[in-house]
Amino acid sequence: QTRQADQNSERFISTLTKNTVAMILAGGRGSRLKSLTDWRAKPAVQFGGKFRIIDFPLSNCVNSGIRRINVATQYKAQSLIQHIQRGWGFLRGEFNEYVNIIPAQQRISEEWYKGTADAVYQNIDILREGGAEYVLILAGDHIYKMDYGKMLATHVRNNADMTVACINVPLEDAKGFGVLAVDETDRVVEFAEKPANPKAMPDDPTKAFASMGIYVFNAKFLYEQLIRDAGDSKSSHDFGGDIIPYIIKKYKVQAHRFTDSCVGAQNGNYYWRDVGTIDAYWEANMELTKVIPELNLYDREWPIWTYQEQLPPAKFVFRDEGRTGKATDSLVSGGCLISGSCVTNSVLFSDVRVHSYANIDGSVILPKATIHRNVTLRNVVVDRGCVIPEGMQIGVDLALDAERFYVSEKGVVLVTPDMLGQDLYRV
Ligand code: ADQ
Ligand code: ADP
Repeated sequence: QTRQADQNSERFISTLTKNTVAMILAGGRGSRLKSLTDWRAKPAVQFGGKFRIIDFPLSNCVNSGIRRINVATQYKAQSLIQHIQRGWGFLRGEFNEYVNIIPAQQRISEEWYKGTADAVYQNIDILREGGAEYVLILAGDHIYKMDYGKMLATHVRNNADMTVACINVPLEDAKGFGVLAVDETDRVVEFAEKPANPKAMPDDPTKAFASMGIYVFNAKFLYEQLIRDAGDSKSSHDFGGDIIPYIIKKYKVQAHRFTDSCVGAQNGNYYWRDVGTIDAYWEANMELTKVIPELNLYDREWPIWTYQEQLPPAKFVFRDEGRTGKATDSLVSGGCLISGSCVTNSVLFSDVRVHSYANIDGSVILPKATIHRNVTLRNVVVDRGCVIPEGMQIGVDLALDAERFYVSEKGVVLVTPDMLGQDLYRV
């Protein structure tokens, strides 16, 4: 009955977000990112010159007014934990706001988390404690801007037990997703997790309707289902694989369209990226260097928060006529020094040093890397702290690069300290 009354109130959405606790699943390795995730979980991977991937769901929560946030970690969590502790301490416990980092403590069973549902189940008491009415479950590894309040409104207006955020994806990519079919009210009537032959949408044979792995549950209903699933010895304890297929038959599962809650969509472009491979990672970073990128990081209405070190401004040094330190169509973060060298179409994270006669094009350079004199980098991802020795050419002869570094399908070269024989503190 409270739900009915709320819907007509101006405070409808803010009441819902206040009554919601979020659980970000940040435990996966993301092995298709190759050596970029040898030492850090995918949500901790740096993105866009200043951020880490986890900053996107975290910022979406805070900007949506959901300020009780749990982050479940598992795989190589050190740099993720460090980042969240340093950067996300600004929420106020006095107002019941927090970002709570949950290490994989094997709290209920002796085992590590089996699947995504198990990761939530093992921490069920932490979620229950605050008595929230709704639980928002998020992946820690997607880049997008979304107002979760609108998804909560879809959930409550449709009187659903669970709501799944959905997006149209090209049919040929649909094998990697949960694929849904809905009725005319957007109630989910079919769900197939990563189907070998995905079904196209009724009105568009080139697209499939896919789950974004973003879920809203009525809290009590979630807890019941997790306990039921935990007792099912045949289950793999996964939301997409087990929970959703089971509940759609018996309960009301609603679809929420991302097009209704995407923030800052331009020209019909609804930005949502899974930067799951080196190619996708490189491309998503490159897109930011376009004159008008699809993802607006400069939006004052929907800021992406992060942790950043106190650093001096980026500096560009003109050495002589042959050596003009400059960067164009590039993002250059604080603490960088570009001296007598030329940077184009690139993303330089904090504290990168580029020395004279270097030529850098189409590259993503993570924090604290040093590029010595006469280096050429073409379509390269340089991991944090790498020192590229004088004169090294990378991205010029891919056959040679394949012997010493990792070369992606599309010819992007990944260079890590390990590949260079440099031993570093890895974060
Ligand atoms: P997947 O993309 O396969 O499918 P999954 O591996 O289940 O995603 O991981 C989802 C999230 O949970 C990721 O953020 C991951 O880091 C995290 N995670 C995975 N295992 C974890 C663990 N043991 N502990 C903590 N966190 C863990 C899902 C859905 C599909 C949907 C896609 C959308 O199952 O239906 O289409 O997401 O990307
Ligand atoms: P290169 O000669 O290969 O271009 P240097 O190491 O000599 O590289 O640096 C070039 C220029 O960058 C310096 O002359 C200086 O102007 C600037 N620079 C280097 N380090 C610093 C620093 N710590 N603070 C400010 N400017 C610096």
